[in-house]
Amino acid sequence: MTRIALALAALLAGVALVGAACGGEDEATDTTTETTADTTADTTTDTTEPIDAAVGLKGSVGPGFEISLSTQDGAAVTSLPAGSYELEIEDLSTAHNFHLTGPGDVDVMSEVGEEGTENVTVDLVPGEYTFVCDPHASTMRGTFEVS
Ligand SMILES: [Cu+2]
Repeated sequence: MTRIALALAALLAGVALVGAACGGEDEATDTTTETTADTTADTTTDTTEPIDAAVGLKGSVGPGFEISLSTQDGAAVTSLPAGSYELEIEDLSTAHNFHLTGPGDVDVMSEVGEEGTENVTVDLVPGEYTFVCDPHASTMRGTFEVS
């Protein structure tokens, strides 16, 4: 009994030493990850779908002679359902401004000579709205329809 026990102890000690010597380099490094996730999820965006009023808007101007109005998802705005919208005005140039006007006494703008981002709430009612850069209103402009 004692002989077997000692032999067993020696064997276990040996295994322990070998294990320690290997210092974790022998860790199971099989990190073959199952990439079965379907990356071809159907994210076809239908741009003709009405934009939800809960989606924020982003008016951007500059740094070049660019002005745009998009949803926060990045889709260009051409028409919107009437409603209250959070509008983020991103003015990236001191040479330009973003100025939105239209029905319902909507008249919001950033300042020429300043840069920065500001958030305003606009209540859009049916009609045509126009956004321009005031110093370059003939070329830097866009319109969209609210219905
Ligand atoms: Cu301008």
